[in-house]
Amino acid sequence: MKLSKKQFKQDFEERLASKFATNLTKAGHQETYATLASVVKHYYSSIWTADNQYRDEVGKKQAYYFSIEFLPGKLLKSNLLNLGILDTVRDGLADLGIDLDEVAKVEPDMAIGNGGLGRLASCFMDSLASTGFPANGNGIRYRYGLFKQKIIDGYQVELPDSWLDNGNPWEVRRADKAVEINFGGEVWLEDDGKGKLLPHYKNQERVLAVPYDTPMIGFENTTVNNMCLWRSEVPQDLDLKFQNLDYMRQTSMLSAELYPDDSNYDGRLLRLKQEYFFVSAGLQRILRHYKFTQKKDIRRIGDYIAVHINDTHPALCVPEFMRLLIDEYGVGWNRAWDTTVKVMSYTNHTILSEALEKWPEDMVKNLLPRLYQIIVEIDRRRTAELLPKVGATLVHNTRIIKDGQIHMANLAIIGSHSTNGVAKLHSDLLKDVELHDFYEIYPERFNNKTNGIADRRWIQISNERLSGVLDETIGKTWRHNLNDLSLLKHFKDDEKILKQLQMAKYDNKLRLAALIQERNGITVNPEAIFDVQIKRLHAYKRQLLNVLHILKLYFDLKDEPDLDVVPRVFIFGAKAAPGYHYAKSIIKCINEIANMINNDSDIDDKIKVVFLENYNVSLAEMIIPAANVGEQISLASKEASGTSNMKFMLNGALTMGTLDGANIEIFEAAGEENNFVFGLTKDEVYEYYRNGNYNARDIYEQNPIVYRILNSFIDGTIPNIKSEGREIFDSLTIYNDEYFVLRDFNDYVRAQKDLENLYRNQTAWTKASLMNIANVGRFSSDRTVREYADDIWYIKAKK
Ligand code: 8GP
Repeated sequence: MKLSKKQFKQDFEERLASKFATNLTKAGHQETYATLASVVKHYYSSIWTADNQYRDEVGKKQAYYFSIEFLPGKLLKSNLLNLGILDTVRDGLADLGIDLDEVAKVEPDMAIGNGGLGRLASCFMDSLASTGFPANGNGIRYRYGLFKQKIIDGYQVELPDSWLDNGNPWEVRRADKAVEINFGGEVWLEDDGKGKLLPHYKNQERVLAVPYDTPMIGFENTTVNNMCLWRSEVPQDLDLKFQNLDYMRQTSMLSAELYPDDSNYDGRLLRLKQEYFFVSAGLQRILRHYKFTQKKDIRRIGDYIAVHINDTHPALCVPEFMRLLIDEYGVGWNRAWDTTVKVMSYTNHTILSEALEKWPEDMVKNLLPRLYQIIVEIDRRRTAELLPKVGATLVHNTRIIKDGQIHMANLAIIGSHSTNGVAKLHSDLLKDVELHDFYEIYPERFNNKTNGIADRRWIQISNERLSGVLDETIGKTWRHNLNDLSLLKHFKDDEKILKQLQMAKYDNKLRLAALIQERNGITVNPEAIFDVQIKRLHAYKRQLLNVLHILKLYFDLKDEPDLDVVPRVFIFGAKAAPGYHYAKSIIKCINEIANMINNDSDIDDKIKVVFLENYNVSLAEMIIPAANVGEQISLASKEASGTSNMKFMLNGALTMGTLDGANIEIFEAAGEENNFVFGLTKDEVYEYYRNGNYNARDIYEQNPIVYRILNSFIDGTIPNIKSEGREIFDSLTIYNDEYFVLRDFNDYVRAQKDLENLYRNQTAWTKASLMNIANVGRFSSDRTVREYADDIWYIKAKK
């Protein structure tokens, strides 16, 4: 949009006065932020309205991305950037004596997701709007986001994230579009007199779902999509018998809290209720909108909408869409089924079996009696149809209802036309191993969509320093098409450009060093290698392997204080699920090891270990631009894709990684010689599984370095750890090291040595860094969403 600085300043001052009855000299940060957001909202509201109008008139097919998690982070700067007014607003504010970066700090992170899956959903929201696709989000407006992590005495402590306390200026409450959701009670079918069976209900619990819309603004275009988040409320006309505190409490609980666990499946009723809540609300709204705007035959809805099931949490979309079509809109079973399969598609985000949801049959039957009937019928019809074609074993292995449980992944695969993994290796594993039986039956449904990242947030906003160097070197077209970064290759031997890249990195390191000083009171050397591992804490991600290597370096230096090493700062950021004891023990150990090393005068500046608490999107935006190395060291086959690996690459960090997830494609794109590859391959891991011949205890007993490192967890060397050290020691030596940490240790140490050697040659290092940046184009989520749009959703971008 077009905006002059003068106009902006006038708008801002007027709004400040009308909104808060104050002026520039008296306004606090909160008021400044709220005013700025309000002005920005005014700027985009006409584009948003116009785009909605256009869609209704043109009636093109739209996609809806159903996800129980989103992780947008802060929206102020990204809205400014996408509207094309970031610089104007920054300058205008500066004229008024206001620093935009200071104002931006006031905005709380919108953290209504746990990790990779939620962040991916938000990258997709940005990319879908920026590439002009009509595609909207659908989720839950949790009152409390992912817990705030405090580190107290080395331990993770979880505090509530009350992010809505000061309101949320971006959202619009649409009370007129509220819908009702029903739970429990009894259901029976009665003939309607015309030969149709219609459901009748008794004693259902009623909940009102109210949508809050947040605009997803496209980058310098006219597309504004909608992220619809639902809040649960008590219906106004509630029966007297339900008007009690308990009911009120239960109702508000539905959208109160994000399920804080992204690893272990825990069958809790509330979670299942949440899943049905946002699925039913979202589908009801879509159907109503279709009826209202298109006024076409409901049986043609498959030509106008696509619904995406992001992981299994929204898998109830399948039976709920059937219910709505059949019971509410009078469509016959067969037509409804064909439409459902055509409309739905599903992404799998993990092969960890504990994350594949299953719900006890009784629970579904009691909570969602009509949906249960429909699921039973889907299962029955499918079994009858497939038995003669594919035989009993395949049918049994792929049934939705099995062993008294409803298998949500099975429901999602059967009720949709597309199932995809999120990186090549992961998609292959789904076809060949994890979902092989489904692949035998529906080979055409399986495909790969390698993840991507919203490059605008992950470089233009978070790394202005590097962005500036790129602009000057290769022009600005990369800001619209990330593939244009490949122009940088021409400069790989240009000393001047390499120097500029180094300087940009150095400045970002200074910025992070200041933050570390402020938050952790640790002074770090900006010349040191900044070696970063930031992600959820999981055993399979192997933060522990990183820790063992740090201890090795530490003992090497204790033995030989004059050893010639390149100084390193090891930086961690990680939240552990509150109930994940082992992960929390690792956090405690990292913190105690950090204390031990940082305060050891023998070590001096050579190693520093920093655990930054409360890792979230905003912190990632500070850390990643400053990283020299990104640690992507999961056991091969376990990390479905990873996306921080792509963010590091974009910011010129080199990857220390295993042949897992999207690392493989990163190495392919940027060259193994420009990164550090180590560890078992997926085939070697599966070979161990087949033979059962891994023996971690042998490594512990036979490798003196490993022996010394592991003993330090239990012999008092690492101070202040008690059961935590023992827990980790036992997991490796007694419980046989589930994720092959010890097996990969030697090769990891070797790769770390290679890394250190390369860093000694700054020109060679920076050249490798440049090659990573130059080859990152394919990891833009603009590319990923185009693939979804073309191959799965069949939607077209606005010209
Ligand atoms: C994550 C995967 O672990 C990560 O490799 C991938 O990059 C990301 O999804 C996006 O595709 N998976 C999850 O976050 C996840 O499975 N969460 C559990 C709630 C299911």
